[in-house]
Amino acid sequence: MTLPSPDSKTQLALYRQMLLIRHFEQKIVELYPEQEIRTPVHLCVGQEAVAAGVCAHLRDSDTIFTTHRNHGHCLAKGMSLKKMLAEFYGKETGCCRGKGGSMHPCAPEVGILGTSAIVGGGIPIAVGAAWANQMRGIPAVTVTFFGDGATEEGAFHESLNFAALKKIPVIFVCENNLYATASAIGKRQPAAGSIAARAATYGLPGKLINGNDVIEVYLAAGEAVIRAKQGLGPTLIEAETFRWFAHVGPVDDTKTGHRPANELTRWKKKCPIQHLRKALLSKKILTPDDEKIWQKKFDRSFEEALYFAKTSLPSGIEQLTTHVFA
Ligand SMILES: Cc1ncc(C[n+]2csc(CCOP(=O)(O)OP(=O)(O)O)c2C)c(N)n1
Ligand SMILES: [Mg+2]
Repeated sequence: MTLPSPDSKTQLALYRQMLLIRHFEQKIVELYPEQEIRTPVHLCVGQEAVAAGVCAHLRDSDTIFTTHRNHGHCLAKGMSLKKMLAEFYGKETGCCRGKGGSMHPCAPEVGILGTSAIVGGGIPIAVGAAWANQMRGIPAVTVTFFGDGATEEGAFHESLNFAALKKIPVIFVCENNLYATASAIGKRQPAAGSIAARAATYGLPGKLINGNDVIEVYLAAGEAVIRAKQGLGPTLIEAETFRWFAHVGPVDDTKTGHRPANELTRWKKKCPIQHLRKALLSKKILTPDDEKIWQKKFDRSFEEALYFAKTSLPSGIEQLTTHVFA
């Protein structure tokens, strides 16, 4: 199945979505040194195309399960900026009443049912949620986003096997950013070839794509969504990409010797936003005026959300025993 290239309107929407995610992340980078944000932050700068390209196909009734590196996925899935920022600031108006921080967002109204920061932890939960939809006859699709590190967990393999066996409407999206914390993939997975190739072992399609090309992501995800909704079962997508900041926090880890600086420089040249921008400008689908208008809108909504977050009440001690398993 080969889908046609997205039309101009869709390409523009994908571009805008990536810009919005980058804008959010840059604001977090600016605000973090104030030390008012009460949570670690795992930034996704450089990886925006995966979130934008996949979530463009999803409706509120479709569900996603993401990881510690979730800001892009949550924004692209339609999470409220106010609830998201309030959560970062540990406020009772946050999406988890200030108890989850940035790593455990939950927004059932837009299909974010819960997030696990246990590496690989969200994958079987996503399969379970998708299986429940299948059994209830609900025509929804579930996406589980995870990193390359998660493919070394048993849960990844068990989930692929079970989902393929039961033709569960789930899409496994691996954001292979070549590192799990400071550990390079080449030193951890030397023998088995690509992550996508492992899908064949379990009897589902696996596709390795350029995760910095939002159109390629959009097309691969579109095919996987159609397959899932037609009852044909799961797909594994491996999207190769790269994070620009350190594993956690607005820090440059090339200075700490974790990743070589020239590797980051090479990947910055493959920026997913600049890549599409050039194409859209040359085809006159995008004008610099569009960008200025959007930036102003992003600034305004961010400022409003930040005001909401900063002026909300902190999560009180009484919250410790509510909405938790005891
Ligand atoms: C089961 C488990 N082991 C270890 C950790 C600590 N940890 C948090 S993130 C991470 C690396 C994850 O790498 P990857 O899956 O590639 O995602 P990325 O951070 O690159 O997006 C580790 C080891 C954890 N949270 N859960
Ligand atoms: Mg990784």
